[in-house]
Formats: sequence, structure tokens, C-alpha cells
Amino acid sequence: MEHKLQNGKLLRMLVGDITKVPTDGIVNAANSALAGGGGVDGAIHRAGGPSIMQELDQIRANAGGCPTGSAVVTGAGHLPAQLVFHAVGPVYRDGKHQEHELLALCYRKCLELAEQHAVKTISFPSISTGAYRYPIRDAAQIAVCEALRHLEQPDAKVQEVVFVLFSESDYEVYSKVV
Ligand code: AR6
Repeated sequence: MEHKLQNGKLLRMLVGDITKVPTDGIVNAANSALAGGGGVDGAIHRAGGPSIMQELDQIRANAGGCPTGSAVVTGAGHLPAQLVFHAVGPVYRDGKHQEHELLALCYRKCLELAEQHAVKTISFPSISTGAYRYPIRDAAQIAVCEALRHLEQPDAKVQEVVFVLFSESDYEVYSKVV
């Protein structure tokens, strides 16, 4: 689905593999050790090749990792993109450990980094709703709200946000929020 805002910017949603969707920036659902893992993280490193982990090794050596609710930038290796934003979503416990704020911060940080790097199109997976068990409906609400809020800003250079959902049922949940 495609939702065009009054200012002409686009929010898109599709079912697919984020490593196959060409955009300027691809967001990864990483962990705070930036150590790689399963899910979308595994897929991004497999498809992007070793240069991404080499850059993360450097970031880890300098900064020790990435706190929850934040993100770091690397190149995109063989992925159909220029940059990867490695965002660290919260592990969902009971909703009383700032999960909502931390997930919103992830999206905001990626969009802020996208602006800094002149990224015009950016694709997101459903951060935290896999291994980190964030309830999908609440996560979708936060993700879409942050994307729309950013796209509505008149001075935002990001023109298009794409949510790449990995299943039809996730897609149904996300598309109902718009
Ligand atoms: N394209 C798009 N979405 C995908 C893909 C893909 N290729 N593969 C999986 N998903 P998860 P999290 C979906 O577990 O919950 C990792 O080990 C998946 O179906 O990847 O933030 C990291 O290293 C789900 O809807 O990320 C961390 O340790 C969504 O992506 C931890 O998992 C997110 O699921 C992060 O957990």
C-alpha cells in the first residue's frame, strides 16, 4: 500500500525481504553489542557481506556498542542501498520498562541519521517484534506514528519511508494503522 501525504511525501508498506528492496538507507534490527544475530540482522549480514561487520567491529572498538533506543551507521556492502542504520530496539518485558519510548527513539534516531546523511528513501523492518517480542499492534502504532510525524515536517529531506514486513499478518497490522 502507498499513502501519499499532502506534501507529496510517501509512506509505503509491502511484504518482503528487506535485503531485496532498493532504498538509500536500510534499517537493521540489531542488538546493543552490534554482534549480529538471527532474524533480519542475520539476513542483512548474509546479503550485505563481511564489510558491514568489519565497520561494526570498528564502531564497537571505539564506542563499545550501541545503547537501546539508538542506532549506528555503516555502509551497505552488497545490499541495494548506500547505508545501513543498525537500530537497537527494546526487549519487551511488560510494557513498564520504557519499551514504548525506547522503540519510538529507535525510529526517530534512524530518521535523524537519514537526514544527516541526505538519505531520501529509507526502509524499516518491524523493529523489536521478532526475537525481542514487542506486541506487533503496539509496535506498528509507534512505527507508523514516528514515520508520519517525520514525513510531515516541511524541512525533512527524507521523501519516502518504506515498511518491509516479513509476513502477510504483520502487513495487515501495519496497514490498518495508517
Ligand atoms: N526482511 C524483513 N523483515 C524480516 C526479515 C527480512 N529479511 N527477516 C526477519 N524479519 P528480529 P528484533 C522480521 O527478530 O525483534 C537479532 O538476533 C521478523 O519477522 O529480526 O528487533 C538481533 O541481532 C520480525 O517481524 O528483530 C537482535 O539480537 C522483524 O523482522 C534481535 O534479533 C524483527 O525481528 C533483535 O530482535
